Parts: sequence; C-alpha cells; structure tokens
Amino acid sequence: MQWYKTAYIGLGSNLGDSRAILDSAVHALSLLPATRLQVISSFYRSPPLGDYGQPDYLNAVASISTMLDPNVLLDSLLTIEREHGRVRGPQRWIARTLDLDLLVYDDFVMQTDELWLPHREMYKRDFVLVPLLEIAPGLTVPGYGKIESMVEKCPRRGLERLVEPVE
Ligand code: ROI
Repeated sequence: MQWYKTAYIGLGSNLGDSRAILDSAVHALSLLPATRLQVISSFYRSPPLGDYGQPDYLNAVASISTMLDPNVLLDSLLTIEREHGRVRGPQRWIARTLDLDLLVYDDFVMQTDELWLPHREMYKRDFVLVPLLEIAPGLTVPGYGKIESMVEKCPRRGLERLVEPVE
C-alpha cells in the first residue's frame, strides 16, 4: 500500500510576468497525478542571491501531498519548468522564468547527482525559509532541525512579503 507523502516546493521567477508564471506553475502542480496541492505561501519579492545584475525575484513555497516518488516528482517539476520557458544550461546564476526546487520530501535524506534532499542550499536562503515557515510552522527539516531555528540563523537579505494585490 502506498501512502501520500508531504513535499515542499520552492518557486522562483525573475523574468517575464513572474506573478502570472508563478500562478500558472501552482496550477500545474495542482494537476500532477497522484498529488494534491495543499498550501501556497504568500508571494515574496527578494533581491537576487548570486548575481546582483539581475532583476528581483518573486518567490513562494507550496506544499503538496503526493504518491509520486521523489525522482518522478523532480522530473515532473523539470517538465513544468520547461513548459514555462525555462532553459536549464551550464550557467547556474542566470535570470530565469521559472525555478522549481524540491526542498523537502517527507523525512527523506538523499544525496545523488540528480537530487539532494533536503535541498542543499535551502538553509541559507531567506526567500525559501521564510515562506516555508509561513505554511509549515513546527516543521522539522531532516538534518537541520526546526524551521523556526533555521529562519533565526539565516541572514535576511531584504525579503519583502507582498500583500495582495501585487502592483
Ligand atoms: N535569488 C532569489 N532572490 N530568489 C531565487 O529564487 C533565486 N534562485 C536562484 C539564484 C540564482 C541562486 N538566486 C535567487 O537560483
């Protein structure tokens, strides 16, 4: 018998109509097979981490419950990225229409070439941790501890929670 697992997905966009792109990506998550969309955080505006020449990002985190295993889920996320015009190439830090990161999958810990769980950089990204805290207070991130203490330890870099409607 298979059980639903809870997974958390980070969404980011800083090219094109980021608001519409994130809305559309959330809709695409809701259509995944054997998956239910649970909660979507507020949207946050955040300065680019990495290359300061790029536009600000719009970021959010969604929770789903899913029977897809982590690798199948990752493939589905990459497909949704491609459907939204994302071209993944050798350059890591360039602007992108849509970035979907599998952050946490149940209590899974794995490190393969394709997939690290929990996401290997989430602990230092306020634009991931703050929206995650908003939708999952009390969450324990395997190997890191409580989301509250992760947020406390993470430097803030000018993250701004957007109140509807977004101008
Ligand atoms: N910076 C911000 N603020 N938000 C992102 O989603 C984001 N994604 C990335 C890099 C280039 C690391 N910078 C980011 O992949």
